[in-house]
Amino acid sequence: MLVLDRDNCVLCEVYAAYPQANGSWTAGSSAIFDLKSHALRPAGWTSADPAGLPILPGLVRYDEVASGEIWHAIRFTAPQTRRAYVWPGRHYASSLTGSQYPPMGQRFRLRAGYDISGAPDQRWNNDNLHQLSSLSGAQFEAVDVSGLQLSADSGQVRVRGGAASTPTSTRTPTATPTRTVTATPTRTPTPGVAATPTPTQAGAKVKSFQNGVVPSTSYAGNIDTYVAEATPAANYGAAMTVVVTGSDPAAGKDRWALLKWDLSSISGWVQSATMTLNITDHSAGQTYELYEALASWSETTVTWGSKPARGSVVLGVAAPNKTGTLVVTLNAGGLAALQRWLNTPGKNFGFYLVNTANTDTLAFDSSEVATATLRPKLSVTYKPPILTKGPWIESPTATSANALWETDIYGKGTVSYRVKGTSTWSSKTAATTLVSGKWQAKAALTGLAAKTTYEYRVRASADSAWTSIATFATTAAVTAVAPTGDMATGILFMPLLQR
Ligand SMILES: [Ca+2]
Ligand SMILES: [Ca+2]
Ligand SMILES: [Ca+2]
Repeated sequence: MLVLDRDNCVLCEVYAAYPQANGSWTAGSSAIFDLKSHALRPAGWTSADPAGLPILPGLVRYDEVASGEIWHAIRFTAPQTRRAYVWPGRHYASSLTGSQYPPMGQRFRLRAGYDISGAPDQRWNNDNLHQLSSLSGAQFEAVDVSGLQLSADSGQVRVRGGAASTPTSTRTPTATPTRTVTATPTRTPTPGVAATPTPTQAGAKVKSFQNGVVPSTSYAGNIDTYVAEATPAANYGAAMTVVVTGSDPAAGKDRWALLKWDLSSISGWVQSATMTLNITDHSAGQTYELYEALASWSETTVTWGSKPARGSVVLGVAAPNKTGTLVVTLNAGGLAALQRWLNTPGKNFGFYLVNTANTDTLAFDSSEVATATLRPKLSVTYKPPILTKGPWIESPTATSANALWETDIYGKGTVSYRVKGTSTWSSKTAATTLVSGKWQAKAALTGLAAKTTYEYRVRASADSAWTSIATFATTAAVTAVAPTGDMATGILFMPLLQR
């Protein structure tokens, strides 16, 4: 009896299970497999499969056949086996030692000369299934897979290029996907085919943000204001001039500037950044410092009394010793703040410009001034994200599929896709999150046509290169197949093959 806990990715396989009158079960043995792990059973331990391997991953499922391809090893049993096991097998169940008997865990593939022509049927067809019983051991050849082993106690395999496989990936299979014995404990495989990553690192990009000017004349992502200690309930968001001081108008009374730019259109590694202000009232000999605003604020409502908390790290120093253009270079702390904002756009609350002790007032043109090129401007130099893994396809159904990939830094990525043979791409923006310490992008493709081959490509950000085009296939439109139907059919398949 095979029990799959899909929510927790745990597989429990029980041997010789019999229901009892009181509703409980008795069993000869049970084995639990964590499908998020590559770990094998302890050496010498059996399972419901006497090779000590899980049964479920090696079963042929209806949806796989309907999709036209099976991308995993297929399990079968043999009438006589050897008193030995080979990786990833963990247990033997025989006293025979002759080399004509296969050891447990041995992989086989159909010999190249065997005619496997013929299209898969829409539904399981017992007449066709019975053709499989004409196969004999002589039509298979053993495959030495020891070169795929990364660790004797792990089912994880080496993939092309030397990297380790991961349980969530459906990357290019390393072994010829023909009929083989046993299965490694991967998650339920899907017929996705990975594209070759094209990690062409684009050079650093520079993008500036200034209302009404750049990146385009429609940009309006900069907000600014100041808050005044002397008038703690007043809002100055609409003022043409932003005023900053440590002692004005009354002795000791502060005015703090707040500035924020929407940077959500870019992602990548921050290299350098500058803030440009048009100074209308300078402060010779006195500097003002940039800090991070630590909470959300509204340009039209924020006041001294409601202002957000201020960070303690200086992000850059403004030395406005004359009127006109002032360029403030962000220091390492400023670049670190920008990097956090690019990685988590929801945490970008902008800057404070403050000095609580200064007596010489500073003022600069706000984002409301008529001459757009005099408005505050932020320029960022950054390297766009690149793909580090994928893309690959998970969970294809008749109408949907998930496209996934990983990047070296947070990216605002996109997948585009189309029916193979057509010319117009559709696009989906991916959601990027940290998964086990890696930036993973995921986009759900919906409204797809059943049993159709699609082309797709992805890019890690609007500034990044597209990957080469790969394909995936949707499954047939299955109406009503009980989940246990697949499993029962798979078990039926094995005795036909070898018993
Ligand atoms: Ca303003
Ligand atoms: Ca003060
Ligand atoms: Ca002044």
